[in-house]
This record gives sequence, C-alpha cells and structure tokens, in this order.
Amino acid sequence: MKGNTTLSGERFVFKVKLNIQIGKRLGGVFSKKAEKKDEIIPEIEEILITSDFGVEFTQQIISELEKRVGAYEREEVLAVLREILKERISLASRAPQPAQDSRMTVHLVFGVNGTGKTTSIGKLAFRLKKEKRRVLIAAADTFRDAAIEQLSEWARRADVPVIRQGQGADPGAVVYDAIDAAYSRKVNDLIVDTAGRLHNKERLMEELKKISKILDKKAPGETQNRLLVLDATTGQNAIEQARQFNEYTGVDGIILTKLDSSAKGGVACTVSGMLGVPILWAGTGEKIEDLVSFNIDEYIDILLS
Ligand SMILES: Nc1nc2c(ncn2[C@@H]2O[C@H](COP(=O)(O)OP(=O)(O)OP(=O)(O)O)[C@@H](O)[C@H]2O)c(=O)[nH]1
Ligand SMILES: [Mg+2]
Repeated sequence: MKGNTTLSGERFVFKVKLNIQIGKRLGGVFSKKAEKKDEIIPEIEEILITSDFGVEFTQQIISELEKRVGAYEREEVLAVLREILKERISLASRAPQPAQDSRMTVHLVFGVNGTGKTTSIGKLAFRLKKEKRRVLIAAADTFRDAAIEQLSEWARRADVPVIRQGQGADPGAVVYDAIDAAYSRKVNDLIVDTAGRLHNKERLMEELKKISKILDKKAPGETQNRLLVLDATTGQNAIEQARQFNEYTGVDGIILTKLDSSAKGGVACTVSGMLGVPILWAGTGEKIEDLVSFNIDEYIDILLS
C-alpha cells in the first residue's frame, strides 16, 4: 500500500494536485507594498470574487475583515482572513457517521449531467472496498446510452458487484432489486448511480424524490447518505445546484469533483459556509485513486498558504 493513504500523505497529494492560486494572488497584493487598508481590502475582495467565493459570501467576509483588521502586515491580514473563513465555515453541519457494522449505508448519488457521479462512485467503491467493507453498486442511471457499461467498468476496476437491468428500465425497479440483493449479501455499503438531471427540471427532480422514497420504504432504519456531486469548475452555478437539490431531496454531503482542474476553488468554502452542507469527498483527477476525504479546515490552510 502506498503512503498516500495516510492522512498526511493524502493531504500532500491533495495539495500537489490542487491548481489553486488564491494564496499566490494574495501574496502579490502585499508584495506590491500596498500600505493602506483601503487599498488592500478591495484587492482581497476582488480576488475572492474571481476565485468563486461568490458576491454574497465575499461581502460577508470583507465586512468582517474590515472590522477586525488593525495592522496591514501581510501575515496579519491573512491570519484574520483565515480565522474569519474558519469561523463561518465551521457553522457547516458535521458529516454523517458511517453506519454501525451490522447496518447498511445507502449512498444515493445524484447531480446535474457530467459532474462526475459515475467516476466518483467507482472511486468511492474502490476506497470502501480497501477498507474491507462489503460494497454493492446499483446501476439506476438507465437513461443515458452506455451509462450502465461505464459504471460496470468502474465496478470491475474496484472489484465490486453491480445490480443492473437494461437501458430504459425503471430506475426505481433497479433500486428495489439492489436493496434485496444488498440484504441477502449482507452488504455494508450500497451505492446508487443515477442519471444526470438539471436542478431546475421539476419532472426529473420528482423522479429522484421517488427513488429516495423507495429507499425510505424498502430499507427503513438504514443510514441514507444523499450525496450531491458538484463540479468545481462550474463555479457559482454549483452553489445554485446545491441549493435546489438540498431543498428538493435533502443533501447529507457533497462530492466536489475536478478540483484538480479548477484554478479557483472558493466554491468549496461558499457551499459549506452558506448552505451548511459538508463536503465529504473531493475528486482530484480521473483515476480510481483520485478521491480524497475533504477537510475544510485543511482546505482553507492550503488555499491561503
Ligand atoms: N479532472 C477530473 N475529471 C473528472 C473528475 N471526476 C470526473 N471527471 C471527468 O468528468 C467526466 C464526466 O464524468 P462522469 O463520471 O461520467 O460524470 P457523470 O456525472 O456520471 O455524467 P452523467 O451520468 O452523464 O450525468 C469524465 O470525463 C471524467 O473523467 C475529477 O475529479 N477530476
Ligand atoms: Mg453517470
């Protein structure tokens, strides 16, 4: 086993793969020898906005910063900024606990088209399997052509079985079968892939709700982990997606993908800080091992380092 499965190793990998330059840009502000608070703070504001923190969240941070900053030393302003971000974001709810040994966790994975759901499921299955958990995947994206094959290929790589029906089958029926199979095989984690859906298309959101209800009915008492997959490169639109899915089906945690290809990354702070939904996992590439557990405190440190 490679060293990158340890926390510090994982953190290192995370840091190397992130293409985030907020710290560098902030450093630039101070190296220009901007002396006055009224010169520094607007520049910080601009950096935050262009780094996908969003206007509303940025404004909250900036007004707090103005209140607290006394001196204009780079270290001090950054320290105050870090402090404010951590305070705001620690308001985010805690991650759900994994189910007890005897019980099952059902991970329902959803999000808009192409965010990285299927890929993330492959990565998550691979990780859980490595932790010696018994994993089963349900192919409930019966809509897109080749979706079942794509998922089955990831499952093969993760060495995890799949419950599948044909293309066009009722996703609810697939989930129904998968729960039966999960019970009879004494599975620890059932992961359900779903078709990509736009957060503002009511019919598709209703369909997702229906799947969630089947889980409630057929697997009562099991831990349901409703995982929204957001693509970090979509910036502020990800916030809107999170809001809508949260209102519609509820969201227990977020998988934030493509952090390796986003030069911004403030979106993670905004999702956690404004919506109070924890980011549980981050996608940092296209390979099966490119999923790291996400810790917002560490992330802020990396962002501002
Ligand atoms: N760089 C990078 N690419 C990623 C990451 N996660 C997923 N991708 C890529 O994003 C693309 C879409 O991934 P999928 O897993 O098919 O996305 P999906 O949400 O299942 O898509 P639909 O089922 O069509 O809605 C693929 O090309 C993946 O390789 C990531 O963390 N980093
Ligand atoms: Mg998919």
